[in-house]
Amino acid sequence: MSKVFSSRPAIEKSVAKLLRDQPIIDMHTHLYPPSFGTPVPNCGGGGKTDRGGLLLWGLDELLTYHYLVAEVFRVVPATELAYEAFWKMPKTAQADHVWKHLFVERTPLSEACRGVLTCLELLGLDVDRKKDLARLRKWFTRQDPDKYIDRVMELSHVESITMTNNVFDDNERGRWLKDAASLRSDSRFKTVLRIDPILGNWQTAAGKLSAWGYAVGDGRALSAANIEEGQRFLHDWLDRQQAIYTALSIGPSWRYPAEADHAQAGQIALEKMILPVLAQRKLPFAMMIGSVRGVNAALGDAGDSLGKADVSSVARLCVAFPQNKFFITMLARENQHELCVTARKFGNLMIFGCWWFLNNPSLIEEITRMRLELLGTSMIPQHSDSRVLDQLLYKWEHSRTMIGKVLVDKYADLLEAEWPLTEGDIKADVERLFKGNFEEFLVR
Ligand code: RAT
Ligand code: ZN
Repeated sequence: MSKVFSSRPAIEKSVAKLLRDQPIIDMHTHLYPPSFGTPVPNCGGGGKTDRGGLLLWGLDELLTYHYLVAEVFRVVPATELAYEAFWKMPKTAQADHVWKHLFVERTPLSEACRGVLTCLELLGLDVDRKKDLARLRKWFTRQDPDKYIDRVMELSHVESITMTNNVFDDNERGRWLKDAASLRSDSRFKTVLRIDPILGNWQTAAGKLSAWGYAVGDGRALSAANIEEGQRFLHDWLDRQQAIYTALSIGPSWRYPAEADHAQAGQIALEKMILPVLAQRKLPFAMMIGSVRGVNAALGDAGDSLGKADVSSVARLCVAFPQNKFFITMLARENQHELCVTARKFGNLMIFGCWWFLNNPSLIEEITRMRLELLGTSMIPQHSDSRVLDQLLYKWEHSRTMIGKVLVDKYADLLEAEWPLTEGDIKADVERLFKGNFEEFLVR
């Protein structure tokens, strides 16, 4: 039996150690194993363009992460460097541009800038006073991607990486049709079937499904036969990918039940195709709600934004589909409190992560504190959403620090109340938050 804590410094020490030792399941990333290929070197691209292979890693990818692209266009606006001209530049030139304007000519204070520096530091690379990018780059060219994945996972304590496998991305879909077995054979990575247009734009989805040989109709009405075909599509792809859950992101105007006429068919697809298939297979449905795509489309992925969503729609979904399990995250800070309260009402609703624009230390602290106060440890505090392998290093390091800070405060409150808190208690909590809750929800 571990001994009972009697002071805050002892708690601090123990939380820091246990967090460091805790393996993490990262439940949502955009990372891939080497079998998905690496991009054509230095072909530029970016935005929403396809650059070939899907595994992104290394310094130039870190520097051209879409969060940093958005930031560099604030200081060198499109009137000085046109969007198209930036996208046509080779990758290294894009990275040089970002480095010069955000790291050399300005202090890299933003979270996305700081993230690059944390990655370098954790890899043991120091930035000299000359801020010499070429020297740092050289180190990365010597890495072997496959071994480098192991190294990054070890340093970030990530034990399992969950992918986003978008069946509506032609590049990725082609790879799955060619050799699914090798794509799913890397035990470090788990698959997730991503299906945004089925709910967000059923007309587009239906057009594609029809072209792929599933008779789902013209995207307006859905007959019983169409629904059966839609279900067949989902079963085929869940089998092909052996996905551990199904996911989509959707805009803030999504409502359940649907209000807009154009959303009616998507709702039928949700009720009659997606949810029955997932209930039958006992797989969760992850909904990431609140993204507004292409607010400035010329910026590519960097041009997406957010809006306040409707939490009561999530509650109605949980009531209507008690046999389904929902992973829910929302993008607007304004939604977080209502979402926490809603999660208190439903055992089939698991809230997760501080998504995208919320993945900043100040907001992680605020949201984690609120979640612990309203839900205890029955939630998943974070996912990384990494697009570049190396980002696992900084995203988890920064999140771990903030989550640890909140935990220490909460344990200190228990000490005040003379609760006999032990190291074993903290260990169990940390295990639940970073791994156990996710695993249990999958098999529930
Ligand atoms: O976090 C991001 O990088 C976003 O661009 C999106 O990928 C978002 O997380 C999503 O999965 O839709
Ligand atoms: Zn994502």
